[in-house]
Amino acid sequence: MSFHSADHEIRAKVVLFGPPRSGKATFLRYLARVLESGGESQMTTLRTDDDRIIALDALPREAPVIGGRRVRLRLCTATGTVRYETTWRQLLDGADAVIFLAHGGEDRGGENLAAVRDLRRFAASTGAPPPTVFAFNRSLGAPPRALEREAALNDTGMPAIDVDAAEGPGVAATFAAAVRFVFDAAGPGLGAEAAKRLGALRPAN
Ligand SMILES: Nc1nc2c(ncn2[C@@H]2O[C@H](COP(=O)(O)OP(=O)(O)OP(=O)(O)O)[C@@H](O)[C@H]2O)c(=O)[nH]1
Ligand SMILES: [Mg+2]
Repeated sequence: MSFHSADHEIRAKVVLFGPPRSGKATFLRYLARVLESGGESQMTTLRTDDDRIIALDALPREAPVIGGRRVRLRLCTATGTVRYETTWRQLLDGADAVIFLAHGGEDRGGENLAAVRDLRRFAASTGAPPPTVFAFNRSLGAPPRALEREAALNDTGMPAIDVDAAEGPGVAATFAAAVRFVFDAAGPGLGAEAAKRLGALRPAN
């Protein structure tokens, strides 16, 4: 989180990470529709040489204020994981939370695990790794095997959330879990409050 005295806002960053084609952009587009219903929010696409970064900037009315300041949430993602190491390192620098979106396809276990390792490697170079929420985009294939889940999660102890990035089930719950991490760092009880309020948002239609 960073303080901006000029505009009396606090800014927090959540990074959406995952193997290629796991539905990161799809997830973010759904979330944009959700956050539109909760206040000012804007989707921006940034093109650099050959990377594509998508960012969603939101100032949700429902987010608890911290010390009288509103919290601006920036959610961002880039494409794939292999060719874009520099981009990912920059995105992950200063991230308050990460959403790891695994590909739900049955044959994607190897790519999911490689991406988990990439995430840890990238995050390790920028200090303490950000708290991470794990989600599986189950609409992209058969549910992943229990073993694969465990391999990805064994040092977090966290459950993975099943999502359908296109249709929405699980997206708000995953977002709420990430928001909880962000606000927990700001004060006792704030995480639960933020998760409850923001996790209840639904797209306006
Ligand atoms: N039916 C369905 N299709 C999906 C879902 N999520 C993603 N897709 C499709 O899968 C493909 C990849 O989705 P993206 O959202 O572009 O994935 P990405 O993770 O941003 O991909 P990269 O940027 O290449 O890493 C697209 O054709 C999407 O339309 C989903 O939940 N359901
Ligand atoms: Mg993408």
